[in-house]
Amino acid sequence: MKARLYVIPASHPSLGAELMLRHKGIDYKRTDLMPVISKLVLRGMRFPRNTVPAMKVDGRRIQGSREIARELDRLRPEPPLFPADAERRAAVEEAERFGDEQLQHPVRQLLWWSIKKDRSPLRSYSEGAHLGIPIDLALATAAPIVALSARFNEASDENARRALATLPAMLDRIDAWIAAGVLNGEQPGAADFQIAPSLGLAMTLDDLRPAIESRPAGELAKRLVPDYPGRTPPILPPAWLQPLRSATASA
Ligand SMILES: N[C@@H](CCC(=O)N[C@@H](CS)C(=O)NCC(=O)O)C(=O)O
Repeated sequence: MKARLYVIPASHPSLGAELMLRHKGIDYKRTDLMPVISKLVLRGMRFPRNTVPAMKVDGRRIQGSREIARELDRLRPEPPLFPADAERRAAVEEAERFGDEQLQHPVRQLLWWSIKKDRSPLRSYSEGAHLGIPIDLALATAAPIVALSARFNEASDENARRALATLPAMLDRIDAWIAAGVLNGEQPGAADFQIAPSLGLAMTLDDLRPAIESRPAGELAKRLVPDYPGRTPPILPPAWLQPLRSATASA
């Protein structure tokens, strides 16, 4: 089997796809793309959409973290990413969909909002990346990429503040899935590989880590993504963080 995964370094769904490949023991090569440029490259390679993760396996193109999970289970059924029991599978699929459709984007918006304010943490997110040009050059010319990424992801003040306000309820939901055994079971599955990287990325923000790390959701992230690359010092306005801090204090 010949597999190549296209990622943006430190992208959370990209890391999820990579963890699933490793979990399956599938040999793969990785191509790192710069944000924004990735859109052109993926279109040029005739992928149907312009987001990572995208994977070529034996000449076929599979795109999207959830599509990749299913393809990997088809290609190599063991260890399975989904439970065999229909009811348990439906619960895992619901958590996985939540991770993709509800959790991923606010975390992405908070990261781009922060990087737009101060680009200096960008180097830490590029750790281990092979972008085809020297990292120093990539960082020195990153301003337009950051501006466009923030724009494409609608990382406005209003949306960043809204993203923060949605986090407490989402963290409660993840903790409840963990308590119910849907997430963070003995064998990690597709929903764990979907959700843990978003939590891991959120925890690279010093503003968010204290609200996540000591709860079950944080344990899941520390177990599956203990070395998430990147670190952003405090930057979010304290007033915006209030809902998250009050929820943490009352937990
Ligand atoms: N939710 C989808 C899409 C993922 C997505 O939006 N990926 C982002 C990176 S985290 C992307 O490719 N953005 C394009 C860019 O930054 O230029 C999935 O899980 O596959």
